[in-house]
Amino acid sequence: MPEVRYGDGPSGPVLENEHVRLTVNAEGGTISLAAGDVEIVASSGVRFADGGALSTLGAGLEVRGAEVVDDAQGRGRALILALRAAADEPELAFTATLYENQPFVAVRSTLTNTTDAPLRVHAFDVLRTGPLFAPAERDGWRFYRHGWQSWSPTLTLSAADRDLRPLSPIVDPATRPEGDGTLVSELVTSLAGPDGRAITTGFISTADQLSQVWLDGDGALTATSYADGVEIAPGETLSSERAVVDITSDALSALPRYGEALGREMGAVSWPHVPSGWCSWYQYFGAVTEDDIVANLERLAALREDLPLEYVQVDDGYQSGIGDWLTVNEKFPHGMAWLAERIHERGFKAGLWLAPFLAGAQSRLFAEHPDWMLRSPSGEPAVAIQNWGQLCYALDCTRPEVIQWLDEVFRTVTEEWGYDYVKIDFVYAAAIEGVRFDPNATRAQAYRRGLEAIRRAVGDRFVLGCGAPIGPSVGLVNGMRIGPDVAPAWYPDLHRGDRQSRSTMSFPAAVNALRNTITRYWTHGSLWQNDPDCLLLRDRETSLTDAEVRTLATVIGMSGGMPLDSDDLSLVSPERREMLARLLPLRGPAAVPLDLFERDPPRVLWRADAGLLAVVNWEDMPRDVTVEMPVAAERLRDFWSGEEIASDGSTVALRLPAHGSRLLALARSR
Ligand code: 9PG
Repeated sequence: MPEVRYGDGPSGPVLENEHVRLTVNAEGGTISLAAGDVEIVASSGVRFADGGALSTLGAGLEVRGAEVVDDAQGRGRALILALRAAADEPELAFTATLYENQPFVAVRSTLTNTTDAPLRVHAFDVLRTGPLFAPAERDGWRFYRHGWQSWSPTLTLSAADRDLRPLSPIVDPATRPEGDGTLVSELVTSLAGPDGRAITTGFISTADQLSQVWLDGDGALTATSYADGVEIAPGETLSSERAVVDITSDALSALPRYGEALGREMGAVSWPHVPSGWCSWYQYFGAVTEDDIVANLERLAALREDLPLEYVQVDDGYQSGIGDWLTVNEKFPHGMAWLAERIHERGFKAGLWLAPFLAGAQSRLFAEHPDWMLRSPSGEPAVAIQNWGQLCYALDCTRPEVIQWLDEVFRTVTEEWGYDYVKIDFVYAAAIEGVRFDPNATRAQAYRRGLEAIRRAVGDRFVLGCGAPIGPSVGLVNGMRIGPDVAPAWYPDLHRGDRQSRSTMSFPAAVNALRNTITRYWTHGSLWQNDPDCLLLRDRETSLTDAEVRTLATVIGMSGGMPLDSDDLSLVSPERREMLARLLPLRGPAAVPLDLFERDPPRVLWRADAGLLAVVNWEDMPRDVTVEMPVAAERLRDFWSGEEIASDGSTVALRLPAHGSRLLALARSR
């Protein structure tokens, strides 16, 4: 067993394993983490709701002890430090843990209210580093900007770039720096340097506080856990979430390692296989009828031999109102139990969409229970989104009546109606800022109370999160949409002149869905099954070209995630249908985007398990590319056409159409 050693250094205690050395500078109030030729110096602090703050920097650290731990991350040793406080100050403690078999350091802050008045904590700056690079080196580094919820853009930016503009409260929470110069990533970031060094910092516990990692203008990283102003009574204690820092020379493996650690800490819920299916949304949208579902169901049943899909999922469009999930509209005359029965009769499992934390201004739910809504500071119901021609308010999941109502809705849908799978959409609504019935619940806690109620009601059926905050969903959903909506068009419909604009990266568009499908590779399997959003195969009622459809299929297949089709199947040719059939065996591990830290979106995807290499041309014109192969291969075959491709064994030169791609099967000779 590689042990964790504990000893004394010149400026304070030292914890060390074979990967990393943690040194305490007791006088300076900092710790240093050294791995390879990287050394990071960091302090820790807390910010109060009244504007006050405490920081260990300069104040000094006391050593409270070291203990042996054995937890979700394995066996290790924890060092407990505390800020040297003045007599009238609360106590800020800081725990740093090294594990025998992990290269990362885990850190957590804990505040004890040793004063005689209540305290409100805004946020823990669990770790605040010194500058990680000189200003002149800044544009040699890339910053992995991870989005807040399913639809939030996730990509690498140059560290010298400006951040994306937030679209709160939908795709970003409201916690943002003022002005430019800071890059903000939700939950986790990886900062990759020119020489292959990478520093990955992220939170591995996510049930109680939302978290961010900021890269400031001076090159310093801050990992922040938001306590949202909850009150700590005298004598009480409040902890931050737990963050890890992983210094490595291989950024591409650090993100999956982080995902595994988060999944272990939070008890990610597994599912024995990756589901497949058909979904109504991207063909019929809100106009879907019972007849549309039945017609496609009949086709799916007839095609089953060649196309063995598992679920038929009814999306938005059956309900009588946003919030009124238990009453249908006139397009579904036989009701939803009848439809689930038809789906089962044909040998499929049945899925249903709901947006359980929303109440439309025109809904009966809102008319009957206006008091169930989250409030804005002025007392108005808090708006989560404007959609379906109305304002939609967020339900306050800290209200017992709301929890009871969620229980009733989801028991009806599953136990009475018979649905086997629920797609819970727009669920970020429960986690937006607002005034809650329970003033001591954080945004993350309120959200999880809602999600836990759904989980209790549906038992072990499949829950697909959508529009869902990534961190606090871990452990409660089986599948997760990890990108913006796909669309039967490559670019977003709006902002024609500005199609590739950073401000439309969360809008429905094939290119936007594909970006996140690639960049969120590390969440697949470790946190849940990734849903890359639907494949659109029809060749009418779409503006996707042949090359674009092929790229969509290629990236979805390479994602290893859930293959779901969303077409009127009478519009899909047998050739296109076969593409879907060929994706089914590709369910498995996610492809690694080999150039994630070089460009956005990444162009080269690699699945070592299947020997598959995909190359994508994101440009609007044909392009010649030469790609280095990740392993020596003597024979290359085009996955889709079977055609042999020439190669010198180490590189391959390809001509790709606009938005086109090549999927190559690599083989060593016998
Ligand atoms: C149903 C759809 C589909 C889709 C979901 C979600 O910001 N917006 O206005 C916005 C509207 C719809 C949307 C995402 C964002 O799509 O992702 O698969 O279920 O709802 O309404």
